Amino acid sequence: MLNQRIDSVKARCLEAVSAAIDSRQLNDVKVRFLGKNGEFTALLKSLKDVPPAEKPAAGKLLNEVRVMLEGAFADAETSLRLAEKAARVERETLDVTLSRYDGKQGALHPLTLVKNEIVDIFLGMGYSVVDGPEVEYAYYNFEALNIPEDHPARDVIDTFYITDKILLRTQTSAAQVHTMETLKPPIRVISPGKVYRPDDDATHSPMFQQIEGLVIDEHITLADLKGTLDEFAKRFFSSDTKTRLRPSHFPFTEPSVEVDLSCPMCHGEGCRLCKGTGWLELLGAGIVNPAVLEMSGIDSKKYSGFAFGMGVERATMVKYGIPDMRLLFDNDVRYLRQFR
Ligand code: 2U9
Repeated sequence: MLNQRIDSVKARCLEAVSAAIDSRQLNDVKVRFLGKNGEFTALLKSLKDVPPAEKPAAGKLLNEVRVMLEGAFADAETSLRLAEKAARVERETLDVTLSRYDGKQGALHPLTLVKNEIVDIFLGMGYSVVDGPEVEYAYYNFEALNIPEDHPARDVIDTFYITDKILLRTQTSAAQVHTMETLKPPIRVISPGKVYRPDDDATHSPMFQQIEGLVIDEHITLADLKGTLDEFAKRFFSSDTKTRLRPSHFPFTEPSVEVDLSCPMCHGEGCRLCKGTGWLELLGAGIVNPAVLEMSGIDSKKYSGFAFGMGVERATMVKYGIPDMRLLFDNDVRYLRQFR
């Protein structure tokens, strides 16, 4: 009686295995016969009701059939999987004659390219990058940089105020004040970032990017500043670029200088870009005012420092001879594409 049921289940199972046309159907068949509630599993369970004398023979038969069915499933699985793979390879064949990608690929904005290039030059000189908030306390933007309450830079026409104590930073040196408060000398940092001033014309934008540098150690002099910026100018423009310092004034540096470079277009001969002078103004810099060091808790008798600042837009315009800053903000891809 059990033998007949075993034969019947085995025959139907083998028939269903060979009728399965894909792995999913085959799996359904497997569940139907060998699953927890499957037909063959039910036969295995019924073994417990077989009289003890017939049990060994019935058990042996059931086991042989189980091994045989499992083998049939394994064989069918292998051949169906191979067939499916062959069909997929056929279906997914690459058409190598398709024309290549049409080149509408994104690229970094020239301002980002120039900023990265400047940052890389200073990283190569051992500087670290520091970041700070764009919405800043007036203390970090002004007081800590020795810019007193009555200084014209603090006027509402030169600064975007949020409250009388909070503003959009006008210079990234604010970030470096945070650095001076938290790190001990030697300090060698640059702070690239956005700054905000209410100006808007061909050479000014209400938002622009600055990179400022700060070095504080024992025995730092103007010669270190000159050497550093000369090396920077040679790497950023070309190895024959010359620099010259002119006296200037900033509240946070003393003495202060403006740094000119020999015109990258005419190499000092005099042209339209340098207005016939052979020189272009690129940077402001100087020896950090001892009062600035002291305010952030640095002993100005032991340490001295130099600092410099430049506008990324200005550096980009000088490097590529761009006459109007707005060309960098209009984001007309026909213009930007040439910098790729
Ligand atoms: C600290 C102390 C001093 C950074 C400096 C300049 C001179 C400068 C301008 C160039 C063009 C800003 O983008 S711009 O308008 N910057 O002339 N910046 S010295 O001096 C510092 C920095 C940090 C603690």
